[in-house]
Amino acid sequence: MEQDILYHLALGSGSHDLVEMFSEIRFVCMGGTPKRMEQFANFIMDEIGYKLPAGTTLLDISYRSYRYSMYKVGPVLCFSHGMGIPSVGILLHEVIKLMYHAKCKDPIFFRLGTCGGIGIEGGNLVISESAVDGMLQPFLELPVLGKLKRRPAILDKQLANDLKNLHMDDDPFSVSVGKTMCTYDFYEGQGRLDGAFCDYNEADKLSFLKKVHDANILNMEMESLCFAALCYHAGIKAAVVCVTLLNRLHGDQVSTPKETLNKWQEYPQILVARYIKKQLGLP
Ligand code: R2B
Ligand code: URA
Repeated sequence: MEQDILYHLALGSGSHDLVEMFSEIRFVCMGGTPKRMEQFANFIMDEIGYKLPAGTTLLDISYRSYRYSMYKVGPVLCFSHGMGIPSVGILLHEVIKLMYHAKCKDPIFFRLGTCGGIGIEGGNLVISESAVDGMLQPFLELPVLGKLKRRPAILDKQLANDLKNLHMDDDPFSVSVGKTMCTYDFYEGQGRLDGAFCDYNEADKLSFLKKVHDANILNMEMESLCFAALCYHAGIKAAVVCVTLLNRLHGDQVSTPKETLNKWQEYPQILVARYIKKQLGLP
């Protein structure tokens, strides 16, 4: 192509000097909401001691897209990916191309998210060792040219363990490594009883969650399958670190006060920041 328009990022290889803008990126961090990723950008800035050029403030580089937000803090690029597989999939296509155009060398990708715990109380971390879909299948299935394309949803085991080992005794959260179920829906897709529709009862739900739990699945969320599959296909080292908002074995509604939820959402950031600092050789 003469030029590549990264439409949903409001960037392009013809309109922007992507090498100049992004070649130093070593870590790509994404999470659901623009606000959380802006907070992460500010947090990682403090953690790595990065100073913005005098007279400038942190800017959402993709604000003209009105789709995703993007913040750059030295070697760290932060994105919001929205909710669900289609949203994170579109973003990954464009971020992977961005890394290619910018000639970045082996960037590591992280998803910092929220999830429902299966047998894990709210406010704890789950690092995904791999992802499965709602049928417990370990691959992303996508119709391509009228045929189902399967891509294995494999994550980097070493990276998952390295992250787990950064847990400290006095952290207010625990860290577990296990499988993640990624669904196409928050309500019926995750066996909730509190959606607008529900054609099953509590016993059906608990029997499904028990099956999930018995398969060493520790949490449920809505992006890991695509995130793992596309990163693995691209040969990108990747990790998914999610904080549990509730234990699904005990309920469906997210009823914890907002202030507590906001605090919990910092936990994945704390762990990933430790990893980044270590990689950068910072104390
Ligand atoms: C976790 O939280 C969102 C649903 O509330 C979804 O994006 C996910 O994976
Ligand atoms: N995100 C999910 O996808 N499910 C939950 O239960 C909580 C957050």
